[in-house]
Amino acid sequence: MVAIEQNILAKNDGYAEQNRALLRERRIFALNLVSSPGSGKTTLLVRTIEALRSRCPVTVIEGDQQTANDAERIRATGVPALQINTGKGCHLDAHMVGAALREMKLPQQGFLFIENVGNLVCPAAFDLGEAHKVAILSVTEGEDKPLKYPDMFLAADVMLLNKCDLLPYVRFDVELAVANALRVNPTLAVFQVSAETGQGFDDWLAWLDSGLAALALTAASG
Ligand SMILES: Nc1nc2c(ncn2[C@@H]2O[C@H](COP(=O)(O)OP(=O)(O)O)[C@@H](O)[C@H]2O)c(=O)[nH]1
Ligand SMILES: [Mg+2]
Repeated sequence: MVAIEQNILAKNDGYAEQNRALLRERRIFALNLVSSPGSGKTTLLVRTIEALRSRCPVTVIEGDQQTANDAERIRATGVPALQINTGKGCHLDAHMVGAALREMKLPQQGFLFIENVGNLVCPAAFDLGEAHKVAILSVTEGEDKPLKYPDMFLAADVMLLNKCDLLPYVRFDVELAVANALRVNPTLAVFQVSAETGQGFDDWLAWLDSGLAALALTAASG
């Protein structure tokens, strides 16, 4: 079992490096959005795209076991989205993303958002060639999820605590949730947001802009 897992992951990592090289060459800041189903990935993406698209090209890859619903929600904002259906698969892998990148017309500089299959376990192990994994936890899921699914919160560099507009109506201790996440990953950047109201988006968008700017600076310095 261990040997097989190592082989699969090593092969995946090879494809991920190819994706990363292509994205670096194109100066594309790529983010892999991971969470349980329903935490608000697509809603967050739609609002994020609406804020970004007038100043910078945005491209989206959507992963789900079935349907093209999320790609259609993204295309409705006016940006290109390619849907990958994983069938029985519980996560995207770097080979699938590489094929999608070849099929899409990638811009020179911009954002690529990859919405992974909703699942707090499997996507943690698979590097897709992204700059960062962004974990989304919503306030209806319980404060203990970072402790129960530590791999995901350790693999992520950012956590968006979503659905903060619902805090008056649910029993959820924000401080405890953030402390749990930081216990697993002390360097995690945390933003408290609502994809419904836009609360907290200024800080999230500023983080995205600084990531893109840093990438451009690195590329310019060779
Ligand atoms: N109240 C509230 N609902 C949200 C928020 N974000 C997403 N939702 C709702 O949560 C449900 C799942 O959202 P979706 O974006 O499809 O989640 P995904 O499965 O992670 O892509 C939908 O009914 C959304 O309207 C939020 O910030 N606040
Ligand atoms: Mg979705």
